[in-house]
Amino acid sequence: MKNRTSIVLFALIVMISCNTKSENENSTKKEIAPKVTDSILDKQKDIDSTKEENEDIKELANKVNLKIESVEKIDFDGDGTKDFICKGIVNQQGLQNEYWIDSNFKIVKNKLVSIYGRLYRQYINLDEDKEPEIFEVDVYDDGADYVILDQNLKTGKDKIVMYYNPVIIENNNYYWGYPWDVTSIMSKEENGQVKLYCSLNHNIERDGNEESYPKHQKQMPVIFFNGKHTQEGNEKKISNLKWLTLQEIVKLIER
Ligand SMILES: [Ca+2]
Ligand SMILES: [Ca+2]
Repeated sequence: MKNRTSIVLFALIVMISCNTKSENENSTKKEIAPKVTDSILDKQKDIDSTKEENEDIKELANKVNLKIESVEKIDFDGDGTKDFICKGIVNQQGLQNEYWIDSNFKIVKNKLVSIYGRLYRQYINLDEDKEPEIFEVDVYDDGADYVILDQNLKTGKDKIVMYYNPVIIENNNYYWGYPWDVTSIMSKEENGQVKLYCSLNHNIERDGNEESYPKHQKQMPVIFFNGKHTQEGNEKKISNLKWLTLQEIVKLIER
């Protein structure tokens, strides 16, 4: 018994001293692009969306009794099984239903999307509930909104958590994070919490026809991504780069 107590005590001391060491190392770290090895998005990417063959679409359409044009498979509820995002028939206004159907063939979300925009989505779980949050970009000719959405699969309504400026760090330079240039979100897991690499100190001005001043935010944070830039941009002054949870960022920017 005594032996066991001393083993536990020893393990505790080792843990505490390791923790202190890593905190000290962090505080002296320079502001350079970190190497992110454990991105939840990358794990999700392994089961990235796949287009289904016609026969599968027919079978699915029959099961849910809907007219379906295309199917994307992705685990959007985080239970480890792939679900379906199905596009319906386009109406005269250029709008199309997007049916989110879980692996039990229950329609949990029904969104109306425009065929004139191009939708890009990345999935990453950032909080305690198991369903991933969604980084969504809807690109039009005159601009794009970059938002993080929190899903509520009970009500079927997504909530905008915040608008952000996407920036790619490549060779220690900053580039605008166009969705087609981005490969993964810079994220890491620390003490059971997922943190995003971000900055609240920057000189980025948006000039498209997008939401520049969302009413619940006093500023737009920069969220960093890995990727490869295809377009040069203006010099970006960004400082005070740090790792924060989504909740911490929201707290700092809310009006
Ligand atoms: Ca699922
Ligand atoms: Ca979540």
